[in-house]
Formats: sequence, structure tokens, C-alpha cells
Amino acid sequence: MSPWGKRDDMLVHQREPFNAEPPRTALAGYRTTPPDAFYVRNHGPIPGADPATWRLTVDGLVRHRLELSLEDLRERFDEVEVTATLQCAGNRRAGLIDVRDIPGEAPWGPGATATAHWSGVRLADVLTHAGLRPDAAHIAFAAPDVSPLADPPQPYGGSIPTGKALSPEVLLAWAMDGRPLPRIHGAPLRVIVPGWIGARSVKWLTRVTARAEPSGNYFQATAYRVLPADADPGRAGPGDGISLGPIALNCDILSPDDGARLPPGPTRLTGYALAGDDRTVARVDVSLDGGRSWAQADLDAGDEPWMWQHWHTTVNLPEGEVEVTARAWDSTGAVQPESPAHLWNPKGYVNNSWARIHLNTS
Ligand SMILES: Nc1nc2c(c(=O)[nH]1)N[C@H]1C(S)=C(S)[C@@H](COP(=O)(O)O)O[C@H]1N2
Ligand SMILES: [Mo]
Repeated sequence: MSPWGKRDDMLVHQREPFNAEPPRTALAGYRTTPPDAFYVRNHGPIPGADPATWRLTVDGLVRHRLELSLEDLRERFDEVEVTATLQCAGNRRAGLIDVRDIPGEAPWGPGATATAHWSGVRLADVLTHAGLRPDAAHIAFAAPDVSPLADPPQPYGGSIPTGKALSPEVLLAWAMDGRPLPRIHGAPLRVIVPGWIGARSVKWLTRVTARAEPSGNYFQATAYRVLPADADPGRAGPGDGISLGPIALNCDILSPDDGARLPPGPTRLTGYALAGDDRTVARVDVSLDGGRSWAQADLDAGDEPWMWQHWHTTVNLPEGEVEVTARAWDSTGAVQPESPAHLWNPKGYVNNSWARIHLNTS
């Protein structure tokens, strides 16, 4: 067993702090990801909090500063459940590293994406209870895990605009798939921001602060930003580059596995697609000839708004080496870009180029 109850075949990018993703086939076919295959992304040592003494502070541009225990949250607000997919902005970075090296960043594959049922209370309800002031434009989150990636080291944090924070899908969650949140995933309480990069779903939450400006935290102001290709990430300062919020349209092929040997002939392909924020997946196309011709895949029924959209199709595999490509379209008519070469950026975020796997039928 890997640490933290994860499956044995996790691809471990780092032991301390633990950073790991499952193989792509472990995600195939599941509407919600088995908890032992849910990726883990950490930037500092994992905190442990005693749920009995833990408190959440709500402060900043609010009329009433709040100090809430878990009991207070349960008693004062309605419990809600949202099924949501989390995706790290570094998902598929390996495809960018193939274009040009990205020193100091882990080569994440397609597995930094996973879905769970989350339950807790709406952030909107807590903010309304605190009396949000009209000048509160951003809601910042703070956690106690101190990250050495910032210079000097800094606790993890981030923020989202008030408009998103007041949307009903944004939760302060204490349970994952109907069980208490595991420590590695943020116990006793974490933020869940469906449709936004995983970095904003702050774990081990201790403070919610209403502000006029975005959080000045390293992970909001300096990291998780798309820098121009020629920028030196070691010299990037607060405010440089494009701040990431909503997830970019993406998809992947989950089965068969990349590199699989199969008999030629009819073969079932399955995968997922994910559109950012309130966009939806409109279509997924599959190609066996590098994008010269495309066939439409079928979208599985029953997937809900804040979760990934599974798809499947059957293709007729020819003899020999075959490259299978997939691309998704969203409800705005946007489609994924073809090549990671045009997306390369110094920190290696948002590789949403066409999904590609190689199969061998000889
Ligand atoms: N406190 C804290 N919250 C955090 C992080 C972190 O390092 N510390 N990592 C973020 C990132 S980048 C991602 S992608 C998600 C991953 O959530 P998971 O580890 O539960 O999969 O948590 C986010 N929340
Ligand atoms: Mo992330």
C-alpha cells in the first residue's frame, strides 16, 4: 500500500510532501474516483488538526467576525452535497516537458484529475451570515501548511472573486464520498471550488477573509500563473503572468492504456472531458489519422454539471502502430488546441492539447 491509503501503483512524484497520481486506467469507467486512486497534491508538510479544538475564522470586509467550530457549521447551516471534479493546473505537464524541460516541477501525467461527492456547507451561506460588505471583491482562504517553495516560506493560501464564492456549488466540505474527509485531503475542513483549478480548493482551511484585492499569498500572486515562454520563473514576481482561475477545456483517453498491445479490429475507447467553470462539454471527437478525419464519440448519460463528462466509442484499429487522438468541444464552441508546443510555459500549467495515446496491434 502506498502512504495515506493510496493504491500500490500510484506514480509518486514526491514522498515528502506526498505528491502522487494514479495510472490513467485507474480512472477509467468511474463516475466518482475510488478514494485510493484520488490524486494528492501538496506544497508543504501535511498538518494535523484536532477537530475538537479546530476553529474557522471569518474576517476582513464583513460586518461580524466569526469564529466557528465544526459543530457551529453543522448546526447553523444547511448541509449540501456536490459531486465535483478537481483538476490540478499541472495535470499533463509531462506533455509540456516533452517539448522543453521544466526544471523543478513534477512531470504530472493525466492522473491529477479526480471526482468525488463532497459534503459540507455553502461558502455563500457562511459569508451571508457574516454580513459581507459591498466592497468585498475577493474571498481569500488560508491554511496552516507552510510551504518552502515560497521565499521566505509561507503558509498555503489563495482566493477567488466574490461572484464565484457566492455561487451555490462552492463548499466548505468536511466529507468526501460520505466519509469524514481524510487528513491528506484536508481534514477537518477544505474549500471545494468546482470548475476552478485545484489550487483554489484550499485544504486544512482555518481562515476565510473578505478583501478588496485578490490574496497576496505566493500561490495566488506568484505561482499558478502562466508566464510568457521567455520569462525566467526564478525571477517572476507577484502579479506577473496570467492568474489561473477557471479550468481550461480538456479531455483524455483513459482506456486502453497508452502503449497497450491489442488485436486489430473493433476496440472500445473510453475517456473523460472537462469544461471549465459553468461551461459544459458539447462534443468529443476521436481520430486515428492524427486529426485529418474525426468521428464523434458518445457522451455517457447522467454526468452532472460540476463533474467530468465520460465518453466512449468503438474504433476499428488497423494493423501496426496507431496513434489515437481525442479532442473536446465546449458549449461556447471552443475546441482544444492541437499541439503542446504552442502552450509551453515556464511553470508548465494548463496542457490542454489534444489527448494522444499510442497502441500497437502488430
Ligand atoms: N492547504 C493546502 N491546500 C491545497 C494544496 C496545498 O498544498 N495546501 N494544494 C492545492 C492543489 S495545487 C490542488 S491541485 C488540490 C489537490 O487536492 P487533493 O490533494 O485533495 O487531491 O489541493 C489544493 N489545496
Ligand atoms: Mo494543483
